[in-house]
Amino acid sequence: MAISNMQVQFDNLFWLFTYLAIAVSVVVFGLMVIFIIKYRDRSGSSEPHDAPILGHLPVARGHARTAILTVSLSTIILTVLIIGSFGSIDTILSSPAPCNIQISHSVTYNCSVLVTGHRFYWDFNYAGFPNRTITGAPSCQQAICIFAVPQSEDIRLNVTSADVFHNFGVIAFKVKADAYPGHVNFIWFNAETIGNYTIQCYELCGPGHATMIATIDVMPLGQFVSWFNSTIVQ
Ligand SMILES: [Cu+2]
Repeated sequence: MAISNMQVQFDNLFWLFTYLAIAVSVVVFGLMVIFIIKYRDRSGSSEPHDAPILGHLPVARGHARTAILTVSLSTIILTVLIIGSFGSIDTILSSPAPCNIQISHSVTYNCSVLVTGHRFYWDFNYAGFPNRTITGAPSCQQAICIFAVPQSEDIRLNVTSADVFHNFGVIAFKVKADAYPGHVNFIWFNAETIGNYTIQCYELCGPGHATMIATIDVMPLGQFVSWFNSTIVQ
């Protein structure tokens, strides 16, 4: 089952590369085995008339048809890979439209979050509520330590750092972004499966780097609205 749209994107690209690599390998190694058997040295066999001779320029060999076929096949394969790769890059870099979740009669939320790396924890600030900070901690299971997001919404993250270089990543979602001080990087995802997923720092940032872990909790929309009301709005 799909965990996030980016994970589906990543898996599709991975398998596109893998299947093409397998197809090319089968053809190359298959032909190699056939030619090794067909042209093996047998008793009574003689050198072909155009065999290379040490000290002499080799005679041109091959056929135009073979050259055109191999160049065309390579071009087709590379074109498929380039289109697949640029399609994924386009999805990753394009910013989705803000959502509009009705939290209460007077409060709406647009699915944007500011993520800030610190030595050695992550802070999360939901757009419109700068004074309410969620601080991720590996051992804390309280609502104020959990980075909650609604299921099946386009979540937009602005990632930065308060001190040194960090790297924010949710590997189950296949999303990562560098967190630099004084600079904001953008990533987004759409989480499709409810559950808890691990957030980790992927840039060695000091002695506490390995503990720079937090939890992202993907909730059904109704549960997210009540969590947001009780944890962020109040
Ligand atoms: Cu770090």
